[in-house]
Parts: sequence; C-alpha cells; structure tokens
Amino acid sequence: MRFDVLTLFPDFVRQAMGVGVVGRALERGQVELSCWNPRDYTSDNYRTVDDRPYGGGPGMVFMIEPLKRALAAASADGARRPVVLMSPQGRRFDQALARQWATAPGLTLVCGRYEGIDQRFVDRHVDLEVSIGDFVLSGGEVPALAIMDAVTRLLPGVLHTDASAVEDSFMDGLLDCPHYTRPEQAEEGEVPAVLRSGNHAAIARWRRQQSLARTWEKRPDLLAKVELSAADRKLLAEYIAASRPL
Ligand code: 9D3
Repeated sequence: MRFDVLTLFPDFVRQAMGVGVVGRALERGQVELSCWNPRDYTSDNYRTVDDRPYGGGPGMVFMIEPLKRALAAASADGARRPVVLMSPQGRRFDQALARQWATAPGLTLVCGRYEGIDQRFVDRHVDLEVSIGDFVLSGGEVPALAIMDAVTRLLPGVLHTDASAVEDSFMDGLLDCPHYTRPEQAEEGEVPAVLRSGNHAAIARWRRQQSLARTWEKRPDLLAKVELSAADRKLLAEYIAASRPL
C-alpha cells in the first residue's frame, strides 16, 4: 500500500508514522509513505501557498497552484489512486471505509490548513472528502495519520498476530471487553474469578457478554446497527436481567 500525503508539515507526518505498528509496517515495506510539500511547488521568492479570500473575511485560503503541482508530482507514475481531502465538510471516516481502502493500491491524502482550500481544486482534483469527527482541528495532518493508521492495521501481515485481526473483526461493531493483568489482587480490587478459572469456554462467554453489555450501556447507537445472533441476544438479556434493580 502506497500513501502519498500532501502536507505543509511533512516532518510531523513522517515522524508520527515512524511509531509502533505503522512504523514497523513501513520498515518491512508493507506500506510506503511519500510526503509532498506544496511549499516546494511554489514559484515566488516567498514560497507563498495561501492568499486572501475573495469576498473578504477572516483567515487565508490554500492556493490552487502549489497543491496542483504537488499532486502532479505525487501522481507522476500515472497509476490511479483515490485522492482524498481531509475536510470538516467530509463524510465521516469509519471502519467500513478503512476496510474498503485497505484493498486499494494506495491513497493520496490532501491535508488542508488555513480556513480552507480553493474550491476549484476540490471540484477538479479531489475524489472524496473525509472528516474524522465533529470537532475543530488545526489542519488535516492528524486526520490523515488516523486514516493511515486504521488502514495499515488491516493490511495482511501487518499485525503481529493474525489473532488480533480476527478478534477485531469478530468484535466488529461492538465495544471491547474489559482487560486485566497482574497483580491478581490490587488496592483497586481483584481480577474477576472467571478469568482465573482456566475455563476457556466460560471466559469467551463472559468476554462476549461484557462486550454486548458495554455496547448496550455506552453505545446503543452501535448496537442498533449490528445483527445479533440468538446466542448474543440471550447473553445480553441475561446481563440486563441481572443488572435490573429488584
Ligand atoms: C475556525 C475555522 N472553521 C470555521 C468554521 C473552519 C475550519 C477550517 C479548517 C475548521 C477546521 C479546519 C481544519 N480541520 C481540518 O482540516 C480537518 C478536520 C477537523 O478539523 N476535524 C475533523 N476532521 C477533519 S479532517 C480535516
């Protein structure tokens, strides 16, 4: 998988991508990262990438020309990869989109800064706009990093154990169960007995029930979207009955 990132902060993007699971995938060549700085594609002495908005108002607008030339450099191999603009106006990024993009040959991610980028660049050169949520960030770099992280984890051979990927997909749409490690007894309490029982069927059942229960309690919106098996419905009903005040 090839990632091309158009950004005014290539050092930040490269540095952040060097860490953890994604950093290892880069080292192994499972993903490739190229950053393209629009400032390197300016033609004036000041290396200007922004200008004042037509119609007036606060802030500055990212100019077409530096973005267009950076995009041309990123696309010079002639292969077609989706051009995705990080934008507060975009469709919400989610795991389904991450899964879809994990099957693409690559992605070109455009990071905005300033108030926004010239709409004509968006209309002519961008395939899709995505947001990572309804909160205000300073630019598209953090969203681009989130997307590359989510996609990279899904590539074959990237996660240390295949079990983690299988488990992620098993839990798809549900929240994770609680986790415990040593010590068995802490000031904060003890580890649930079932996890120390050695009864693997009972442990799996408890974890599944905890996932269902947490999703029911904390994210009913997610629960409404997943199709529960008869066994799952029974586990959840059992939890709800047990948690009801008498
Ligand atoms: C204060 C400026 N805002 C006026 C209402 C508009 C605005 C412009 C540019 C708000 C944020 C940004 C920079 N953010 C992004 O480029 C961005 C983003 C985000 O802020 N939140 C969630 N996802 C994304 S994707 C790109």
